[in-house]
Amino acid sequence: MKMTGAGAVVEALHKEKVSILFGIPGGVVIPLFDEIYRNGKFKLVVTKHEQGAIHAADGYARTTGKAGVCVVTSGPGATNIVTGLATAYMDSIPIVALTGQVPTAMIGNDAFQEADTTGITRPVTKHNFIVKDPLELPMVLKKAFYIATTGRPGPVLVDLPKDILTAEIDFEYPEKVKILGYNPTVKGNVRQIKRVMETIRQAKRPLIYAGGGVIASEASEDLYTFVKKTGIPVTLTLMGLGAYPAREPEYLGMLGMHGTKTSNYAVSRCDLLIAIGSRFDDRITGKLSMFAPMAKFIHIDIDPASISKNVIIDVPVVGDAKHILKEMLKYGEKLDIKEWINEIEGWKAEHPLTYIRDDDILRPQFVVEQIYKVTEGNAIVTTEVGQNQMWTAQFYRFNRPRQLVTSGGLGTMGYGLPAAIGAQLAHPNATVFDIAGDGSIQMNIQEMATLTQHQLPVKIAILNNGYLGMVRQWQEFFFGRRYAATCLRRDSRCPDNCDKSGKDCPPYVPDFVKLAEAYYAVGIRIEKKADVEGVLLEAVKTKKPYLLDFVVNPEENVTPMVPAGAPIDKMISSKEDAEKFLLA
Ligand SMILES: Cc1ncc(C[n+]2csc(CCOP(=O)(O)OP(=O)(O)O)c2C)c(N)n1
Ligand SMILES: [Mg+2]
Repeated sequence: MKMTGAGAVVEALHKEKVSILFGIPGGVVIPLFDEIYRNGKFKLVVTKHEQGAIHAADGYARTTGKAGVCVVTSGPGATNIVTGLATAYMDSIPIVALTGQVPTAMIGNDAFQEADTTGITRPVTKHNFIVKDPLELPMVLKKAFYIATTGRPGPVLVDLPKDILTAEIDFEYPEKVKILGYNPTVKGNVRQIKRVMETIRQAKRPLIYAGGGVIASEASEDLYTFVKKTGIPVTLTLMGLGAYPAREPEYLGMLGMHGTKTSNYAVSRCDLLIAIGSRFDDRITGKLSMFAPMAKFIHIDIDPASISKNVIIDVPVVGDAKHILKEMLKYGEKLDIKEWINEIEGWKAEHPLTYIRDDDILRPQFVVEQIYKVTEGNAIVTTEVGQNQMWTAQFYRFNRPRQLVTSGGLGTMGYGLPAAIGAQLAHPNATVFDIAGDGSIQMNIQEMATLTQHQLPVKIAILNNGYLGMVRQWQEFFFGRRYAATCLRRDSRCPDNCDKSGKDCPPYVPDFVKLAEAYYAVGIRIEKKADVEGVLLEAVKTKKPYLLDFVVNPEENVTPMVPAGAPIDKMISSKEDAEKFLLA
């Protein structure tokens, strides 16, 4: 069929069953947006900033498992998505980003809005392409979706010069794709899997440490069956939350820097650590040389490059977690690990996650617990980055995969609101919360306009502590409580002119309630514990965007905490603990 390059892109998107596009137009991509407009079959979500578009595509991808697609212009449009690409790359999220480029004849001329997009994005994409011959378009698009969604998923960028979009081509979409040197292993080696099961049978204190890979491969049910069959306890990474239901007795909570004491003790004491779809990130391992010192390591992962990258693995299996778990199940049997389980139960009873509940102070953990209660644990929850993110991970109990949407590897402030937009569009009937910090929310606050324009009933819950709280917490613990550059209410030398309690500060900068109103959303400020539940109930039952500004205890901390570089069983909870730690 004869059509333009832009027409071919639209046809390819149909073939890939894409129905929602996120983006912002500009000079060189007008032909593509024109084609999208005339085609009329896509839901086109025009965000206010390209970073919003790519995070929204990312939120769509994380909550559906399908590739999210964003379309932006050349130059500043393309550079504005770099953070979003890096965010998706670090967390292995499938995205196809289409960027406009200046006409091929002008590339290298410092043309208006020219940027070396493939050069800039190479380190933050799984792969990228620039199309220089219109005849390559169908195959390049086919490859882009294939690479984004297979193996270890990730973002793929396709740079589209303007003359490629306007050229006329004979369109035929390839049925199959073959890429030399790219053959992700799906099925695990059977002999290795037998070795895994042999090793498991010999363990006295085995522990499963599962991550986002279990969610990416849709292996949660298989993990569930495997755990129920063998009785092996489970700890999850931030990216893995929901991969095993938090309500189940085998679950120990998150591990790592802000993990539960139970998980971190269990890792430190286990004799076999079974990593599934997790990658031994430094926020998990702490001091590497002291990580799981008594354990043998099994590592199940689709990416051969992550095997023995940070810790030396005894029994690796490369492949898709779902396939491998199904195979493991065949040889699985109930293990006799009663003593180990008793030890773990002891830690659980002794060290639950806590905060001060018996006073009138409005604390962020309480807000998160109330959100959990009011949504009956069923919401899709996105977060920003910082304390808000960690309190959400600790106090919202995730029982299913794709329920928590958070920037783990890159830790991108400003991620949560646009990601919530993508999640809500993918799940129109779900209750979607962005649990936010007062700092992070301001990094993409403009997307409130997108909420209103598309009538998306997302609930933004700001845990407003008046600080870049997570940084402030480190300053409190490790920098003599000098709050350099972290107070959001006065100026950057906060400690010199306020008493650090926040009570002398100008109350609210910005006034989030007024800001919500400017965007035609409902804005409510909540300062009392007693008001929290009522306001949440109202917000949840009203099909409108809400911005709930919870004014919480300014110097509340996320505990427990493993100081950076410490072994993970050395957890601290206060400034005093930190001082002891620094002296030791
Ligand atoms: C884009 C970006 N810039 C800077 C940081 C460093 N950083 C991590 S947490 C944080 C504070 C976040 O403040 P806020 O959103 O209010 O969350 P809180 O920790 O107070 O809950 C900062 C500045 C980051 N993660 N991302
Ligand atoms: Mg804050």
